Amino acid sequence: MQVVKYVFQPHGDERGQLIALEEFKDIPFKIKRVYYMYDTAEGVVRGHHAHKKLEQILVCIHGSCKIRLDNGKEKKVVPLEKPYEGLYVANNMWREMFDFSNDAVLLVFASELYDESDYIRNYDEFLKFIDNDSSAE
Ligand code: T46
Repeated sequence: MQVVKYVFQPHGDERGQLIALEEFKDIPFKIKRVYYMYDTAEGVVRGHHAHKKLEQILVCIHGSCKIRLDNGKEKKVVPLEKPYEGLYVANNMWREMFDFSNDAVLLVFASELYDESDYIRNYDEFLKFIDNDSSAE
């Protein structure tokens, strides 16, 4: 499994750092939605689902967390601990977010509006879905 991490360009000067992200330039899709999570309780694991269509870029803009990616064949854990790093999470990818520091803010750029019907929340259904999807190619 190839992990795609973007390193964004900070515009730093003596005042500090600033990162600007534009769709189709820094973010590889049209940004339809932005959301973020914070105040995550200790030991919490979020996610436990995949998306049929949604693509996202995850940026831990403060603190740190870890993302487990699982394409049904391989699993990888990616630490996010720099505000200038973005992790691309494709559709058809099971994801879990865990090991949040108590100051973690995880910002997400999403290619689609919120749509519960795009979620696959059962792991066996996910395996069936990706199996059917690849046999349709
Ligand atoms: C994902 C990972 C990385 C909304 O009303 N609108 C939204 O845009 C989102 C994302 C969530 N919600 C509601 C739905 C639930 O009642 O917020 C609540 C928490 O959402 P959820 O349990 O889906 O959160 P996570 O952290 O498990 O997953 C989220 C995203 O939903 C998901 O797309 O890839 O972050």
